[in-house]
Amino acid sequence: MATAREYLNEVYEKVEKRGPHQREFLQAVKEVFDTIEPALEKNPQYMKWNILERLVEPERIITFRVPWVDRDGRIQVNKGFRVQFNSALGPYKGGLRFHPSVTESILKFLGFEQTFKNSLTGLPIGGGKGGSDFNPKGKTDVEIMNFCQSFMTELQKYIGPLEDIPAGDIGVGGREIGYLYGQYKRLNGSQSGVITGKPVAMNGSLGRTEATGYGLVYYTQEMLQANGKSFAGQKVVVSGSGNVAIYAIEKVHEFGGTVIACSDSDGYIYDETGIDVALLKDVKENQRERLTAYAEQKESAAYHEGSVWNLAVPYDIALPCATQNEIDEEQAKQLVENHVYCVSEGANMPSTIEAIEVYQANNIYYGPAKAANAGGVATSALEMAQNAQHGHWTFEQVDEQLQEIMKNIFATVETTAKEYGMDGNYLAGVNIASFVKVADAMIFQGIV
Ligand code: NDP
Ligand code: 2IT
Repeated sequence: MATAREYLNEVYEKVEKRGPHQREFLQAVKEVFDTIEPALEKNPQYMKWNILERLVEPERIITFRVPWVDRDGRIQVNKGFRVQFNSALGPYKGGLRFHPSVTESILKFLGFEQTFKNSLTGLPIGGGKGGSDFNPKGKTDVEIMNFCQSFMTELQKYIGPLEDIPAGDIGVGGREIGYLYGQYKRLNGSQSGVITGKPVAMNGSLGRTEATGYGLVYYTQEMLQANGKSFAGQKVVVSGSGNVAIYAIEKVHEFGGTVIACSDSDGYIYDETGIDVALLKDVKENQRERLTAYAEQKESAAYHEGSVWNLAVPYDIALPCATQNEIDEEQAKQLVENHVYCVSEGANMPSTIEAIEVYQANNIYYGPAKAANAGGVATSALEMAQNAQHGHWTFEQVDEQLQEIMKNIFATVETTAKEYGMDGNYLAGVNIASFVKVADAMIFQGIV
């Protein structure tokens, strides 16, 4: 029989052969495979049941055409996708991303990671992800609505409150979820909780908007406290200025830290006095403007073009909350030079494998995305629970549960790392704890 390492290499080679150009998906698989060898050694039944080869193949990928009419009456066509990755732990659950960079590889990496993340929440949800290469930037509200209605006309055939429950991600916020939900309801005559992240007036959950950013800071605070530190008095840099970034910044400030910079895909604002969250929300959520507009409205802020991770000033904690592979090896080395001692991920896979190696070589406290940003999907599962019981919880009730969930995730990660003889290796703790739960559930269900 093959050793655990031989088995891992053999399955990885098959994945590579099947999709040599799926760079992001291969990266996500490699990162997991690099850390789970001890779990296979301890549980040889995973090899006997060929769990890995089944785990890396999505149960289903649906692709469809999305035709829609723009403001000039021209017919536009985008690609639509839903990757139903793994349903061992529950119905497929995961967001929709609208961004021109969306490809099957990106959605497969996101669906793969979602499966593990959802396992860590301890809630009954499987993994999925979807979206489109549609670019919402610069579109009118009517164009966004036309697109969302066409996208849902196709997607509604494949989803359902007990089958597959989408939510938001990059480019999909409250406005888009509203249009998508409206069209689902129109086509199905159903008010069911088939989407999460719904506006509160439409059976959404209080606290869902804040959940990913707040959850990231709760998780990171747990990790800091386990190492005798906390956010109080710390200088923090957050990348992005969307849903996750805004509420991460808000919670860091509540915990006594100061966020000195945040970014968008063109550049970043640097403000030694701390990002003004009220102004940031107004610029991004109401004005739907770029960060240059923030700098124009705030004297202490300076706008710079380029990546915020090239910033060369001393600070303590980095919270990447924009997109995949936003921190490469060179930028990770810059973080070390800046005396950053903690990196915790709001975005999915924001650090390249080489960047993670730099964190580990320099003993940086590392919060991997699958654990650190799980607060969003966990609160989505709380929204599903409220929808199923036709009730509403208060903001405090939801927030309390979110804090409890993030605490439990960190405790599981810490204990698992110790149990496998890798005390303090949070990446191994995350990957092993989440993998074992999914693998066991797959074995119970036979060869499916
Ligand atoms: P938003 O669309 O609200 O914001 C995205 C932010 O990231 C924007 O500031 C955007 O800048 C920036 N960004 C996007 N793409 C790029 C890029 N290619 N290069 C540089 N900057 C980029 O999305 P969210 O805040 O919801 O999502 C942010 C990250 O968090 C994503 O990785 C997402 O998968 C992850 N996540 C989201 C959850 C959620 O509940 N929403 C839950 C868990 C993880 P610009 O405006 O210039 O495009
Ligand atoms: O990456 C993620 O976890 C999300 N975009 C949220 C998914 C969800 O179903 O709430």
